[in-house]
Amino acid sequence: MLPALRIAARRVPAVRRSATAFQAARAASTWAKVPQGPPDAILGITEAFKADSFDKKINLGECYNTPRPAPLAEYDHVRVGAYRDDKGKPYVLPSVRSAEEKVVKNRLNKEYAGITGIPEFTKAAAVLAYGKDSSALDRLVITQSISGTGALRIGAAFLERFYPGAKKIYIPNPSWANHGAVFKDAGLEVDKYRYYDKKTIGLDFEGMVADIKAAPKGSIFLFHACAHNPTGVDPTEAQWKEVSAAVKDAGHYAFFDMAYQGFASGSTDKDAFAVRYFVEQGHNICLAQSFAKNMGLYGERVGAFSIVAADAEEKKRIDSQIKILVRPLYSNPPIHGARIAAEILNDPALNKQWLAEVKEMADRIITMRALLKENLEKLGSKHDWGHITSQIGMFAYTGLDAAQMDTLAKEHSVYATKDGRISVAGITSDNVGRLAEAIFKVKG
Ligand code: PGU
Repeated sequence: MLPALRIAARRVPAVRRSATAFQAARAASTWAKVPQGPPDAILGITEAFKADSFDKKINLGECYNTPRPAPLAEYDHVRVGAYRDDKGKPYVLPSVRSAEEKVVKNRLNKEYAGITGIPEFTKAAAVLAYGKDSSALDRLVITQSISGTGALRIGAAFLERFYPGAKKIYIPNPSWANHGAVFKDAGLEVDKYRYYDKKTIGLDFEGMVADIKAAPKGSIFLFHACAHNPTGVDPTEAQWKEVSAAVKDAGHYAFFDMAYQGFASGSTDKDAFAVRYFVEQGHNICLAQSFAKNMGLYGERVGAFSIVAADAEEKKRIDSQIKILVRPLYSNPPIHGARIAAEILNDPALNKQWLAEVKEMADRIITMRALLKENLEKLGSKHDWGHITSQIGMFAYTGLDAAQMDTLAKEHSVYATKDGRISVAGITSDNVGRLAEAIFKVKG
């Protein structure tokens, strides 16, 4: 201790001295200024769901990020942000089981992949997204990524570093809650364009096109390629054509997020319409792909990020920079899930099986939408529930407001997010009747 401090310490009574020392230690803590963050809104729903003792309670929230307490089995049935079978159980695709067995049987080594991942996987992922005859394939820069979120993050970082215009991205209002956070954390400014119309519970197409036209020339726009999350509202093919023209006229740049290819319509080709049309129209887009939903590989974190370059020479330059960007982030991606996906995409028999399974999942969701609407009508609801079946993908926007969602939880043990979003994947033949009754009682 320095002499001056020793004198000061001697003058302070013993009790006060220990309190002062404690305060000093607290103030000196490296993390003393880290503020408490807000809890995840979705987590709260899961907590309420867990505390409800009603045996017919329904969770249509989204609990993917919730820590899973033991025993896991007790918890599995509430994790409905992911696809569920008609018994409400998590579903591992049979094609994924077979592909995984093949991978294990091959007894491959566990060496690192290259910085951009496993080429057998990325090549096949590119064909799946852009189509086998796409002009983009020869000039495509593609890297494996930590699922769709990681793909978005690499894209955001690349734009932040190299985009020649304003470092600002327009995302739909509303959008997947994590979009804003991913782009902001990568240093981009985030703004919104009109997308959802509360009055029609559908697309605000005019607002969307008007906002695209009004944005400064050369702006970056994020589009959900299909199965918009959280609304389930997608532009029609004719509307996508108008969006493409508006983006082109304004010299904007299109960033596509395709987290649900195949999951919307049941056809991976149909769901890729917007991506392929934009490329045909000469947009050198970038794209985030996820295999979480369409292969059910959620926790394996399999995805890809790609940029359509102007030509082979540009491709080489961009590729070098993607590697420079990824290397200090995580060096190279995990291999197991990508090997599974590569088997499914490259083995013709497995591929055929997988496409049928994707269609089966999409069809179950489409059937549950129809059943929910039918049940509401049978109960005598006078509302137009057409949006439940015209929307597409895993989520449906019911049009119920926050207060009605609250009543749904408190009085009917039906749990979902306050914005009225329900996960259709959590609906089953068994619970759809009760769900319709609950909605009918709350909304009429
Ligand atoms: N983009 C959109 C539009 C998404 O909905 C999701 C997942 C992703 C990207 C990224 O998914 P990856 O798992 O990283 O491939 N949204 C899910 C998952 C839950 C979450 O918040 O991560 C959902 O239920 O909204």
